[in-house]
Amino acid sequence: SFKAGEEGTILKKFCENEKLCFERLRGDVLQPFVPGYHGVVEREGENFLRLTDLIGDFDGPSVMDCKMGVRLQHRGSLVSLCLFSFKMPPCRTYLEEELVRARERPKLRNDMYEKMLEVDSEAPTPEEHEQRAVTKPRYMQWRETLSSTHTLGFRIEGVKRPDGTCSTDFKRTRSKEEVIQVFRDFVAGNINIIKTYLKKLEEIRKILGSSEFFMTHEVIGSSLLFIHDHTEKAEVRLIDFGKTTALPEGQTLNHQVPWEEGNREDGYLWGLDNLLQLLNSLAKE
Ligand code: 4IP
Ligand code: ADP
Ligand code: MN
Repeated sequence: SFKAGEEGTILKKFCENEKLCFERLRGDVLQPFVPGYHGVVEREGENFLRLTDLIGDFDGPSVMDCKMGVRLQHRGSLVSLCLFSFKMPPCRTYLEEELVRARERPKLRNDMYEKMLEVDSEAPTPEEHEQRAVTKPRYMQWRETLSSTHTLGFRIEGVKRPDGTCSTDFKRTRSKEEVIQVFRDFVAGNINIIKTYLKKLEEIRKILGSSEFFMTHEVIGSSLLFIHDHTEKAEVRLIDFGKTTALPEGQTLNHQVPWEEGNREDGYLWGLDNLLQLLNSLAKE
């Protein structure tokens, strides 16, 4: 879903919601910590967001994507169903039937069943094996509990090494020790880089506390992108606002209290504080 753009930019497949986020980030204290946004462009009949290429200034970069927060699975099912019901036109019963059907018989996903099998052939229930499919909420929830999302409030999604090879083999990386080991490998044992990352993360932590954007949005499925190279240059940026949404006027989140159905909390700062703590202990080794 990405294309190379001109002059140090990349093109990301258009998403209206993400565009709105970049527009609202303009002028916010958080703006220096997200990719520069350069508008919408069309290529071969498709729309893209033009974003600053964050790895452009690095010499043989190592890149890590950490998905922040605890609420990754609930939007598709609960929230969009609620939104859907607001739009209910006159033919009410028909739509209600639709809703009930969607709730009782959610779409079965063979691709997610296959992804599950690849990691753990014993994860699907007998019924799921039978139908060779799982529902999306089931898959997302399984991913959360298998990884560190559930216990630490963030998870490692992928790593790209200087030689260009990528790994997304972190689906079962769950304990603090396992996460620390992935970071240790990622910086090839260079603790100076960890210390720079810590400084950047502490700065981000502080800025988030005063960001109007952060206070008034639920940040779902967004990542911190860690980038460094052999010169020990290192940066952290917030990316991926495809599922980040504004709260109703006047409402705010604290991003720290546990999620409960209805409170819309995302656990972002809980995850960030755990990440800080874990990198601090790695830096002291
Ligand atoms: C992916 O699972 C990620 O959770 C995607 O989230 C999600 O996309 C995909 O859902 C799901 O298959 P794996 O990471 O285990 O492969 P993200 O884009 O935040 O990484 P969305 O955004 O659609 O929930 P599907 O329904 O797009 O397949
Ligand atoms: P998706 O919505 O498909 O998950 P993301 O915005 O999370 O897309 O980006 C996916 C990957 O692309 C990231 O993990 C990162 O490696 C790379 N990427 C995203 N944005 C940028 C950027 N501005 N500059 C460089 N690389 C980026
Ligand atoms: Mn992403």
